Amino acid sequence: MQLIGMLDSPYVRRVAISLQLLGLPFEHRSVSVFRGFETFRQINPVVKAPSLVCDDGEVLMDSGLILDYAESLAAPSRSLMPRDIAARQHTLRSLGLALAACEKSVQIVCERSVRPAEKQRALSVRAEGLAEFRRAPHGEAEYPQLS
Ligand SMILES: N[C@@H](CCC(=O)N[C@@H](CS)C(=O)NCC(=O)O)C(=O)O
Repeated sequence: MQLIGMLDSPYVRRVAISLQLLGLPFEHRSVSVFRGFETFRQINPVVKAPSLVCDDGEVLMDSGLILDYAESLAAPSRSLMPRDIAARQHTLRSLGLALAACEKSVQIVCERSVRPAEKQRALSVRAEGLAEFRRAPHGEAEYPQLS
């Protein structure tokens, strides 16, 4: 298997770390969706990182779907998801929060790199949801690393 994408992407990192924890061997190719657009397009015409080239050549994309496949490959000996329903529910909640943080962070980085400062008002709106969560008593207690 080949994991395609730069490790500055939280989604690519998520997949790389999970594949390692699941004990699944893979080759990592650091191809940028921006600077390596043409190379990436030849691997996956959708140009989405992370992409996973499976051993039969089929290309998967989206970290959640790639990890769904990885979980199936690693089963039954390893899994990163709890089977207990209450623990699974809480893990899914944590994952949703982490993915929202990833999405907002990527949007903010992209906005900052392409838009003039006076047109970046949307950034504060995007960041506000996470800040609001962190201010809530449960958010601060459970996820002090969010800012
Ligand atoms: N929901 C996707 C998000 C992946 C994503 O947004 N990847 C960015 C890089 S961080 C990307 O490929 N951007 C290029 C584009 O969408 O054209 C996932 O979980 O994999």
